[in-house]
Amino acid sequence: MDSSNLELNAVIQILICALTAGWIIKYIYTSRRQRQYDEAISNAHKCQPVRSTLSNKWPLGLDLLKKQYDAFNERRLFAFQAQHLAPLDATVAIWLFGQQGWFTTDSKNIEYINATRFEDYGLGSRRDGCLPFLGEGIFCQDGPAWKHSREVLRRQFARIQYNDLSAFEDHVDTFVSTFADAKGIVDVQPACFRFTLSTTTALLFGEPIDDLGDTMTKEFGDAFDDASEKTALRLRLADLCFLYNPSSYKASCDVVRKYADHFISKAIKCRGESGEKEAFARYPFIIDMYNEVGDVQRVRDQLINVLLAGRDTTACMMSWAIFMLVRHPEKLAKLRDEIYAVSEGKTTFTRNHLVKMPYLKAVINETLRLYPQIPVNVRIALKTTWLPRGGGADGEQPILIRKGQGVGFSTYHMHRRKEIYGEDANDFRPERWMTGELSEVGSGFMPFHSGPRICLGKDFAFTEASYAIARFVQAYPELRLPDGVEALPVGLEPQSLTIVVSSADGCKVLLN
Ligand code: HEM
Ligand SMILES: *[C@@H]1O[C@H](CO)[C@@H](O)[C@H](O)[C@H]1NC(C)=O
Ligand SMILES: CC(=O)N[C@H]1CO[C@H](CO)[C@@H](O)[C@@H]1O
Repeated sequence: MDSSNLELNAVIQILICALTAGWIIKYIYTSRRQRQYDEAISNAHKCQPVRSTLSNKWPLGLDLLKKQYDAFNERRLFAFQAQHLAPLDATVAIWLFGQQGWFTTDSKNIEYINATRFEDYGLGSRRDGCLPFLGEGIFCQDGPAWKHSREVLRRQFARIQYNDLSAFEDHVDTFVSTFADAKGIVDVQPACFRFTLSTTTALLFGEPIDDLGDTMTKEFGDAFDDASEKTALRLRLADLCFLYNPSSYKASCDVVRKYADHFISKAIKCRGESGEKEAFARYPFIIDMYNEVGDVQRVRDQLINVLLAGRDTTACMMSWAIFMLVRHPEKLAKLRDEIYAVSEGKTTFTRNHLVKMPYLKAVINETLRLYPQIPVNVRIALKTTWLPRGGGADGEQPILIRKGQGVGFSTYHMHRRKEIYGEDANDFRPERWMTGELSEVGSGFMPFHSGPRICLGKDFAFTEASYAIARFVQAYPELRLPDGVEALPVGLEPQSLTIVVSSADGCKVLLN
């Protein structure tokens, strides 16, 4: 080695040492500052050590992961979790891979995450998990980008809020008549998914996907389901989502995008040929959003985001409602009486008809209570913060949540807590919404989430589902549970979990 090389080597080594030392000093300094900050927050809010910890037998918490994985495959993840959470406090600390995280079903704590301390939390790995499918859309955005999306989309939903029911008419007719000639046992669940695919694409694209014919509808539907399912899997992998990225995933995402682009091009072409007014009348969602963001890709990403948010959620809600009704014939009869009395034999309903059906609303609330779609959710603390309950000897004192820690929260389990809903919390009893006993429920019921990120499609979902369920119950007076289909206790029926929770065995009924 000659001398110049030797010199170079020394210089590089010194440089590396200096950089490392600088990095270590910076690390110690910031982590000390961070520790001081954490300490200050802890003191200011009188935080105490958490009372409940989910214990694990294997190092790194691998046994917990393994058991959850088994329960998931056996289609009973929530029942498994309920069993393990029952003896613990509503907020527990969890250790996984040597890192601390949290899981809560406490409405007061969830309220802090969703609203009171909203700014302290972010979506964490959700963004990376969703990005290949959802791109720059409201579901994977935080901060200013999310705020902008929210504002643009909020306007869209405000515009349609008071529309009459005619937008749903054809889709509901198709849904109900699907079963007109059905003999024997039928599964209603797939029809619910077809129905919400039509209504939601009609809302977003300006025309329902069905108008493209059966083959293309199927291609789009299959690709959409596949992309959603794989996205859900990536979300469960959290920070490790990059490990799961098969080429079939990309292919499905591309198919969905191709169709979304098709409708956007159509809308823009229409504007060029027939003018702004005509185009807006036919494609209001696309045109308005395009005027706002001025970029086809951004419009397309938002369309796919809202389709994902609105399609499966509402389909599952409808399917669970019918699933529950056939298992409670006396409640079904009560609902049928209400629908008959209000509709007076008509099959075209108005919003006014639906307003006069309080029992239907109670049935839907009760379904959303037991089967909230988006049943579990995660937020990551962007800075050290606190939750009001879970610490100290009584478990009622505030606890410290450190920067970077994840907080999982389960609306599903919260909605079944006896402290909130009483001893019969696991029973399907729509009447509880009509007696005034839940007038104080507040944040104990939040199927649509709450605070600044509350669901934008709440009214849309409620309206389309109410209309479809009412017409379905009206059309099939013999609707019932087939003999031999087991009615398991609520919560113990097989469930499949993607981003939403659906019945793993569908919704099998007899109609004649
Ligand atoms: C039963 C039906 C539905 C349920 C239970 C439901 C539930 C939810 C929940 C829990 C969130 C919050 C997610 C989070 O922040 O992590 C959400 C967000 C959202 N939902 Fe819904 N949803 C339903 C139907 C719909 C429909 C039909 C649409 C649109 C057509 C829709 C559009 C949205 C949008 C755009 C967001 C994102 C809001 C934001 O991040 O600011 N949802 N929904
Ligand atoms: C359903 O729940 C909502 C809260 O999200 C409440 O405002 C409404 O009154 C409930 N409806 C019925 C019929 O109880
Ligand atoms: C309803 C609920 O769960 N809790 C809170 C969520 O956010 C709003 C404000 O943004 C609060 O008013 C709720 O109490």
